Amino acid sequence: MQSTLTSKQLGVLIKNKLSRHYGISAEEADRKQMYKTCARAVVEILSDKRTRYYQKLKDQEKKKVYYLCMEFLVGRSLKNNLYNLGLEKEFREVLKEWNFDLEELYEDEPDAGLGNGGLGRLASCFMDSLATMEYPAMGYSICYEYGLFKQKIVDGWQMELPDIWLPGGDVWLNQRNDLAFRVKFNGHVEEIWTNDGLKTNYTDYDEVEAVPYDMMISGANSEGVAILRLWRARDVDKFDMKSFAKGDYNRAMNEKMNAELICKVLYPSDNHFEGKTLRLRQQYFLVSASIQNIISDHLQQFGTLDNFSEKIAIHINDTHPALCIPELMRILLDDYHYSWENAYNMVISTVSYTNHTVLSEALETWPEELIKQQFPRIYGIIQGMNESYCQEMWNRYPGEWGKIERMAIISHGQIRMANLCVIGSSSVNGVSKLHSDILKSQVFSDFYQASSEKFTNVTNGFAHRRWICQANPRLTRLLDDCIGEEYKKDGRKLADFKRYSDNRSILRQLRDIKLANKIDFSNLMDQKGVSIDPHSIFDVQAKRLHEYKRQLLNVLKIISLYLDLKDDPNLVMPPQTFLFAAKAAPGYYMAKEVIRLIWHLSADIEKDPVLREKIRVVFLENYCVTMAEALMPAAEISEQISLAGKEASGTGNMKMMANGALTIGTMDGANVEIFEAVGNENMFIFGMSAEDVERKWAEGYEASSYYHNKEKIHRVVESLRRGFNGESFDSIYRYLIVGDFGVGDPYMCLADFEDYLKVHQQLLDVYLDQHKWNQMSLFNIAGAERFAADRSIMDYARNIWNITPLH
Ligand code: GPU
Repeated sequence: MQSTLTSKQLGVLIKNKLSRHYGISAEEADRKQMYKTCARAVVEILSDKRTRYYQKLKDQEKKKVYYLCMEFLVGRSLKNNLYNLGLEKEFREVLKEWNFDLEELYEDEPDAGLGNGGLGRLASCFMDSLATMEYPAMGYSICYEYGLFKQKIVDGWQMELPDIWLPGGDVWLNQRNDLAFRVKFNGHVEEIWTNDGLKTNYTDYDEVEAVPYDMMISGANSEGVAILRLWRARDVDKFDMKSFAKGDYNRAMNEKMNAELICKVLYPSDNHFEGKTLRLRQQYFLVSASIQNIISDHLQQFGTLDNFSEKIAIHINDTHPALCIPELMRILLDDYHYSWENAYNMVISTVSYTNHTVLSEALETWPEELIKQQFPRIYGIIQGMNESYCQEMWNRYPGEWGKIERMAIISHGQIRMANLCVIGSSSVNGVSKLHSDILKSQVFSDFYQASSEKFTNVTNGFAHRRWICQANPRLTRLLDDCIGEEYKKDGRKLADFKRYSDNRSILRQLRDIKLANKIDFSNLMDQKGVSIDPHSIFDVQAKRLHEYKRQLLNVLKIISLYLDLKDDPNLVMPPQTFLFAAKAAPGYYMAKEVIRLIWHLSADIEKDPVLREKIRVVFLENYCVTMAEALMPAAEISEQISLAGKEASGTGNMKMMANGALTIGTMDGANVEIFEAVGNENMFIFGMSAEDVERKWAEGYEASSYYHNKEKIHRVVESLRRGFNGESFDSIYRYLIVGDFGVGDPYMCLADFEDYLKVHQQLLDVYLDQHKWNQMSLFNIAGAERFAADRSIMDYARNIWNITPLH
């Protein structure tokens, strides 16, 4: 349960650590030393807790889930762990004696940004739930030396700087040399006949050592601790002495650098397939080390693999760890001599797969030749799986060549990872109802017809303790007073807050809380030289920059307001601040152009003293988990305006609603379920549905006809050519109207534009009625009840992994 350490014991623990690591007393320590020391103290507390917890799990021989993901967007750990351990008060007291402020120490921790966006943050939220609910679980990923790049905007243009997080972040990592495994790449495979039948012989391979670095995550008010195991690559042959002796220092170092290159840096593309060899090697490195670790743990406990799939569930988060399917096959076949059929059945019943996108540019397909060259044995296994599956389908659907071709793993020299995942696992889920339906009816429709029992939905969730209790203490106090504290362990209890929807005093308090959070956020930004008026409406779009997320549509709306005000400076309008926070993938030209547009539009408005009283645009540099924790509680309007059918779920939408923001959005992803939760009266829905979008494409979408026939659209698009702040945005004009290959406006901003403007205006009208707005805000907080990650994890545990908690 909660840690029972007293302040006094804690004081001793900290003093000992200061003396051991730095040879100093508490009075001599500076802030950085004190932050690291507190982190080390927490790690020690967590280690003890983990030892007790894992022993109990082992004694009960419980089934365990292993969660494989190329990304975990962890953010900071000190605050989260102290909160979950129930030790914030004790730490604060001890530190105060030595004149340290705990809140200040929090600021010294760098974000662990080992992920790009929603996918990685979801994985981290899930770790928190798994620990809190005491499910036997472990996460696996890569210990990137550089996380997601730091963003700097220079004259509107995004620049990327390396994210050096390990000095400062490393205190959370526990290196486990005792648990290192070797991962093999390249080389040759021959098949040879022996007395025991056909054997494979793998030679001339390169080897890299995978060393685990464990990060522990405490459950909240529970006995649970989750381990996130991050693999680092290390050269096997410590040093090429021969080359060194000959004076060839470069060559001597080369091997080592090659090995360590594997975990150097996180690939910064989100929802986009890159196709780089190094990325493929990263994926196999993660998968091979993890599977070897899982197998060796299992053997240690049970002495046999025969009960493997009874005791183990392996979950792959999107297709990035898909190679775990053939890797597990390989080990069962080559090292433990299971028959093909037995191995195949074991793998399928162990593995489950979540799909996170329907965007075709994100679907991974690797060239056959590359896989063959990098992992020849894995290639052979994939071929075998492909042949046996196609054979099965030929028997089932004789003559349906087209269908079988679509379902094949290998086609036209490419290996389709999504097909590999569907074929190699027992469960396939999407991340919102709408998304899961699209998977069944479109992306995987052939597979759905063949094996409908595999398909299911688990709607995403967010760690509500982090995103409400820790990020928004004011709201938390109000909730505690109104509905008690049970909601902290049972998110569904947030629904009780509805009872207060007619309570004027509570509604006023909600408004005061929002204002106070906005002031906090403005002050924070002030320190960075960004001035924001906390009395204006905070209209927030914070997420990766992507065409399908349509930041551009938001900008077009703002330009429309801008032009209205230029025409009539006396126009009555409540002051609004449009906050954008977004990183663009470094090579994503159009995304960077949109950032440039936001930046210059902002600069343009700042120059006009009349305009900027009413609308301001702020681009928040370097969006990351820590910034989100300050921004979500301050948001009043949550922009969730993706083209319907494209956003698998979204999770920022849930975090903002839970903090009392009202959503303006399309019927996409989890917005649909937010709509179900709060009703039309408490949300601002606009634009085409996913079906409308399909229909419109089928009819033939002509962006230029909107441009020529709709006056407001024409006016806004023309202004792009004239430009802002002296910069023209002809590139964006061309993107919308002319397009590459003749398809202008591929995400249909112009088709949804007028409805968006109209609904935004309605929203402003409601805003003026404060009572009503606060009431809507309350219904959103209460309605977030179903989006706790704890609920998602329970869905996975019961319906997919078939695991039960310790208690
Ligand atoms: N998502 Br695929 C990412 O953040 N990165 C990716 O590479 C892929 C998906 C997101 C989806 O875009 C978002 O809709 C979803 O909420 C999130 O994964 C978690 O499921």
